Amino acid sequence: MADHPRAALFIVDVQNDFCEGGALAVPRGDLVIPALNQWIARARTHGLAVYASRDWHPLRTTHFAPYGGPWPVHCVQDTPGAAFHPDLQLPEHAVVISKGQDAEAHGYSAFEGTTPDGTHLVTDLQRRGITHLFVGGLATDYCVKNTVVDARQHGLQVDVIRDAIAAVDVHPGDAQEAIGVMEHAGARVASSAELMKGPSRRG
Ligand code: VGL
Repeated sequence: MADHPRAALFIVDVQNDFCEGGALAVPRGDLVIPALNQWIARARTHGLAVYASRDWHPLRTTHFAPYGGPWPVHCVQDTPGAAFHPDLQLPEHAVVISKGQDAEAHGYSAFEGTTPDGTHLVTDLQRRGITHLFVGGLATDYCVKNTVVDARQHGLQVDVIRDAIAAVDVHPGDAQEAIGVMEHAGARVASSAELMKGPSRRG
């Protein structure tokens, strides 16, 4: 990571509702937390920015099954389910990106989200000169995938931390397909061990 001075760690939706016991628990979702905490510690050592996105839905949204959507009610604004998982050691200066507030949009991608002062994610990244993201979090086949594809569309270099993501896998194979989509978009998907070794082979 020392080779990526304009990189940031980007943690997608590690919220109670996506973890064990939550309203939309991602199988093995909690297992991403120790790996992410290691990345947070490394980000601190190397002085990298840390972003954390969160699903931040209104109570009524077409994203939810009672209003015609595909998902159980989850991550409703200001509820315990929407809070970041307590084991995630987010630094105080982490930039929180809220998304999904629109009652008629899914808000899967963090690039649909904003900082607490309403700045769009891409604008905030540009202001800080960040050109490279290390991405982990939940869930591989929805918010991670959409965030990564949008990051590539905005021209960012993206490394996806394979051991720091977990999938909903509504249909078996969704996780693998999502990894293919991210790679096809130009992201590198690799383990923490590989990524911490140094710069990508992609050059
Ligand atoms: C997500 C399903 C529904 C996610 C959000 O964070 O990946 N998945 N809403």
